[in-house]
Amino acid sequence: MFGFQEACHVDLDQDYYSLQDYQSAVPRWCPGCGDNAILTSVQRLCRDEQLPPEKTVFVSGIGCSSRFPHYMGTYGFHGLHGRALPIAEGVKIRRPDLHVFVNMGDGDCCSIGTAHWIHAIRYNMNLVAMVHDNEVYGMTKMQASPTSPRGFKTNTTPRGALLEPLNMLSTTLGVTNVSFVANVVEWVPEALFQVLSMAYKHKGFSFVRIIQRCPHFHSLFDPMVRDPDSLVFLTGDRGIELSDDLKKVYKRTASHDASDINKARELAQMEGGIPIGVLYQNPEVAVYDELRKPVRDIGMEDRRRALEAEFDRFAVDAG
Ligand SMILES: Cc1ncc(C[n+]2csc(CCOP(=O)(O)OP(=O)(O)O)c2C)c(N)n1
Ligand code: SF4
Repeated sequence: MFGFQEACHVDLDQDYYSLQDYQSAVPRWCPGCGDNAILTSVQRLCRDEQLPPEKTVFVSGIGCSSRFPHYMGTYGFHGLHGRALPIAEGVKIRRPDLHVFVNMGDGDCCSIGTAHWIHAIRYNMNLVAMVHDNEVYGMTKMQASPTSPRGFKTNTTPRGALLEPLNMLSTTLGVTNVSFVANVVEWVPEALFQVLSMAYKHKGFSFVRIIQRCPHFHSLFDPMVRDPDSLVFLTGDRGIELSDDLKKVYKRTASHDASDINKARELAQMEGGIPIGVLYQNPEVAVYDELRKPVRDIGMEDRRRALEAEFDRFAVDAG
């Protein structure tokens, strides 16, 4: 025992951020809600990347998943339903030095927020966008979302959803300037963490769809959780590396070249399995925040003068 403390003493850098630095309020999500797993992975990512909390922002819309910024010990903006992306873009364009993350529900992104989603892909700003896809409107107590499966009974579809669900991966892969698309489930934290790390390191708009359990309202994903063969892990250059222990459980893999958009589109339509990992990545796509960079930075005095000149245009002459 003697000398033990001394032997274990680790000199941490004064500026080292621990997991606790990224934690805030105790989450109010239901027990077993997949949002808890996403939060843990994101906090770990921030710690591993040592993102300064004061230089990190989480932006959300409205929904259960959109409570995310409250639980991060960083800056945050709990916005309006469907409007997380334009808020995040506004933050990034003014403060390119910040690390900006976006958390949306499937309703948030693929229903009311669709226009913003499509244009965010095209603008390709340097953000990480996570869609917590529980295939339902959770916060408003179980209405059908665009990703609800056909036949799924909800408050708005009591006889079962009539339409096939929207495939958000195919949609994203069809938009001009798409640069990063990944798919993952929250119940395999190792894969979730790796996908989020790759998304964070990508320069451009990283779109990550995360299949997320909502045990309060349904058990749609239970068969997948119980059947490891329902997941197909993408391997290759930007593939997922499972630990030996997980390899004993998850045996289905598919070699994939993430630079091949046609193959990515095929994977997005996969039947009989869910592809896990990066479907597509193209680091060469122009990033709007860089294209928009001012050619020269003007000083505060010039800015004040320009603003005053602008206000003068609207001045009302009392005389
Ligand atoms: C403009 C506007 N329309 C509708 C609502 C009501 N509303 C709040 S959350 C929500 C849906 C939430 O579902 P989702 O985005 O999938 O997130 P989840 O709660 O499942 O995480 C709706 C319709 C709102 N707050 N604002
Ligand atoms: S209702 Fe569903 S999505 Fe919302 S907190 Fe509960 S389990 Fe999570």
